[in-house]
Amino acid sequence: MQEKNPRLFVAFPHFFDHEALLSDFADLLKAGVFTNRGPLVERFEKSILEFLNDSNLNIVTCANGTLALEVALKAMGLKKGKVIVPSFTFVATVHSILNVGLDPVFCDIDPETLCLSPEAVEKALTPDVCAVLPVHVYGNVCDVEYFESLRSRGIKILYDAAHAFGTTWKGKPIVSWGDASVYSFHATKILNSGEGGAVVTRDPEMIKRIQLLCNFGIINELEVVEVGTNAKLSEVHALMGLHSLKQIDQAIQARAQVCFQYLQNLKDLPGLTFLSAQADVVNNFQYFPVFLNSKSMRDGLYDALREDKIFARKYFFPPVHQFDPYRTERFAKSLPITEDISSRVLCLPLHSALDKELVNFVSDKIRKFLTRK
Ligand code: T4K
Repeated sequence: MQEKNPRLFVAFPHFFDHEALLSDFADLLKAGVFTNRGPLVERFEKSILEFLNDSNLNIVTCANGTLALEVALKAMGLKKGKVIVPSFTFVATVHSILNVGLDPVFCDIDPETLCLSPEAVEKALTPDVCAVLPVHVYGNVCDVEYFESLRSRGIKILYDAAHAFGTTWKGKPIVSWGDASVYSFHATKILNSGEGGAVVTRDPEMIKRIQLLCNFGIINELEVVEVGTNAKLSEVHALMGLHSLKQIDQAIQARAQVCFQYLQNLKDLPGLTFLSAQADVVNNFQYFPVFLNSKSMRDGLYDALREDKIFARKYFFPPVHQFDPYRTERFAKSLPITEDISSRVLCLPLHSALDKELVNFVSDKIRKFLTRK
């Protein structure tokens, strides 16, 4: 058994050039501007928009993806009503709805994309549904055409694109659709600022309102016009984000190679399946989920890998509706596909510091587990 190796964690915040980051950090210390929309935040926002390359888009960075979801919901002017959301997601997606005083309604997912199922959403639509919050899980693309059609029926669409930085659909960044989308730049994400997030939207007025909400609603020393919060990204985080963005193509390519190698190594194994590629989508390779035949096989593999200090993760198990705050009559819902997928999924280590040798090491352990007598 080997020592604990951070490179065998499900995620690892890898910077290719430490020297350049440290040198810029020294400059930041000298300048002494650490927060409150400093020059690095503005540069980071501008650089993200350049990367996205869609002139219709506007952006505001936030302290993290969770606060970004909350300020986006507020800025949409949603004061009361139901918001349809998947349970197959990270708890933050659903918490954000409750935190702004709205009412989450769980809907099941599509078994192919693992994103909200249009059929399930259609059945859940009632006059008090004011918004839908679909999640581009693992960087997979939701049924954007269906959700666009809901916007023409007066329903707001906020995408949780925490997993989807770099994903495109029909040649455009996935955040080009909906009323707004939210990214996470958490340490585990492809674009990584340590902590961080952003709201992206075509609506420049929404961006102005979010900037206010992120800074307590302050206009100037004498005027506060909204009950805002503190959701500002700091200069230190923006600096890390800028360096992460500089290497984004290299990072996505390295991840693509890891995924390709996993597939080559594992594709013939009995009892293991993978997600299929989606039409018109360029994937960002944020996660590499594999699916076992049963919960006991998934849990057995998870435990076996841990014995070898390989820290795969059961994203997302349990699904959100099975966590304590949601196990009540109010949120009760039958979600058979969510529960099935959640009980069989395992996300393998995937990041740009994972070399061929480590991918083979993980693959060999999986093979050994699945072919044991
Ligand atoms: N929506 C969705 C769909 C999301 O997935 C998330 C976050 C959000 C919204 C909210 O965005 P943020 O507010 O977080 O910006 C992790 C992350 O904390 C969380 O950001 C992420 N999703 C979620 C899927 O995963 P945990 O509890 O699994 O994190 P943790 O600390 O166990 O880290 C996972 C692995 O990553 C560890 O094994 C080690 C490695 N790691 C982690 C950290 C924090 C590092 O190598 N370095 C690090 O600094 O939630």
